[in-house]
Amino acid sequence: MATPLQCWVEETARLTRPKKIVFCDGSDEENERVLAEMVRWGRSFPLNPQTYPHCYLHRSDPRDVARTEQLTFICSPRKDDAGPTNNWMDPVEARKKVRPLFQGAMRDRTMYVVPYLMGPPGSRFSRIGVEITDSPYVVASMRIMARIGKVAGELLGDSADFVPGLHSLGDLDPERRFILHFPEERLIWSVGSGYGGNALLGKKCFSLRIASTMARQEGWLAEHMMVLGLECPDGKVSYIAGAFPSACGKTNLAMMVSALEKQGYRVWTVGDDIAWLKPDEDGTLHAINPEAGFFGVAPGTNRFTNANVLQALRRNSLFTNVGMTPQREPWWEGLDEKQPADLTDWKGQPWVSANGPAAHPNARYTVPARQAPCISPNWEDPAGVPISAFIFGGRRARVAPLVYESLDWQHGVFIGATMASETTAAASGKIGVTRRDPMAMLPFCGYNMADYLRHWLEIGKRIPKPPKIFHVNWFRRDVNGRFLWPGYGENVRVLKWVVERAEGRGDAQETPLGFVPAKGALTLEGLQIKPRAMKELLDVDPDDWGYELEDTKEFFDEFGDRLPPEIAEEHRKLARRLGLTVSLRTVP
Ligand code: OXD
Ligand code: MN
Repeated sequence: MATPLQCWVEETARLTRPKKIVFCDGSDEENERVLAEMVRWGRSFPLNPQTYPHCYLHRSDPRDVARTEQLTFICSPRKDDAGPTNNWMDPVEARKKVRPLFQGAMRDRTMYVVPYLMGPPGSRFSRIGVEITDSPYVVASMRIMARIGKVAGELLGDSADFVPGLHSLGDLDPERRFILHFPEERLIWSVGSGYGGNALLGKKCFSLRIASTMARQEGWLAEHMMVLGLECPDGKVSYIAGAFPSACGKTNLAMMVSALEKQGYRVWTVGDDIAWLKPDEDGTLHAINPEAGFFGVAPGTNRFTNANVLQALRRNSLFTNVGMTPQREPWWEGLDEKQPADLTDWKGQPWVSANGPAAHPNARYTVPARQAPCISPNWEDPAGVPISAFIFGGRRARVAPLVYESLDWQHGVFIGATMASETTAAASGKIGVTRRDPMAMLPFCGYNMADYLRHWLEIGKRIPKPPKIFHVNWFRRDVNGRFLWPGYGENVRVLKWVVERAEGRGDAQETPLGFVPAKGALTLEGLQIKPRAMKELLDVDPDDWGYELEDTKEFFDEFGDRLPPEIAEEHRKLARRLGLTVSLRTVP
């Protein structure tokens, strides 16, 4: 009898008509064959074998350089279950429309069947996915980002308990590109893109969109969060999980070199993008990083912003859409102060300034997590790590203080629900364009965001020792548009206070928003920062918050009656604490 996997593979082969089928075992020999095939396709090249051994540069189709949210759909039977913040397609319609794009799509290509494990082997958190793809670049990337091959195949055996993900490059025409999620069947279909989150189906598609629906049904959380451990001078490590919208420095935060290392505060990386969290028998919430690698934005990465990742990506790494030096080394804007001569740009042309940057702004590195010098010794602990605190953050030129702590879980969920990030800097003193992004999950929640907030509220009730919830903002600016806080390694000062508060220590002062550090409670030794700047960083401006409450009201109103009343209640309570009168339609 054929296994469920074999049945699906056969059915897919009948549809896509590949030249050949390869079942990936994850071995080194197989990887060499896949890399050779990738190079043969003509868009990938080995880099300098001395300075970047076993590294490759890949140039994607110039029309295919980022996740395409507008072409990403949740195909739940009812539109309401996808909610107002997701694109929705009827599952029957979706199949009818997209199936023809897979028909014969692999005719001249090899079909790779890639079983993979999200999460460490032997963990109750871990889940199996199988990606079928016709792209050797995707296979090579999946090998870095997940645990592929035998480790997953053997665990799966004859079981049907896996998330199937069908991927084909198709013809790469954005007109014929679809990234579909069928939450009922726990199925993914992606066609027309070979890039990142569109094509490495274990990442955003499975570990966030599909996993968030599984998590809701099963009582856990699948979150767009980094996880780090802060080691204190006594050797104790406390773990923090943090959600930040894309392009807010999550990877750099997770991998930071602490500015307080000499004082004994060190940061250990567990994960940089996704966390799966479950209540543990010990009464706390435990987290794993389901991924095995980092898929980070290259431009702006340098020895000041992320020295650890620079060290990690000197071997066994893939670079996508970066520039290249004559020595065949990868290069991107911000890597060093001086731009090397005779660069090749990300499209493979000799670089000239008129053509824009040498690296595409969304150029990426793909690097095995185990190669990072800062990787936590517990990053693959099957039991996960206990989370002491959540931090929610965004890019806010004004409004949000450097750090504040919620009054309780319900208020903390409200803080997560009202997260936002500005698309433009507020140099003129005006508030930039604000994109509301609850828990940084706006593009990644596989179901109605109102139900997602309800799920968060419920989970809190089930954890005897829930993590404390904080909001941070590294991006506050002064009236001249200059950043008030230095960021990067100095952020450890804030993390230190967060951990102290989570442990019931650390002095705080109450504001209408929640608790901010009391005077002297943040360790500022060795930092040139004026007391006036510190005051501004922690300031709560009722005018700004009036605007903010209006904006959140507009956002929440989209969810109508489905919005949990607790969120409306927190909105009303905050308005009252600020002495403002703004209320949600749904307020009873
Ligand atoms: C990512 C993203 O690629 O959040 O991680 O966009
Ligand atoms: Mn992300």
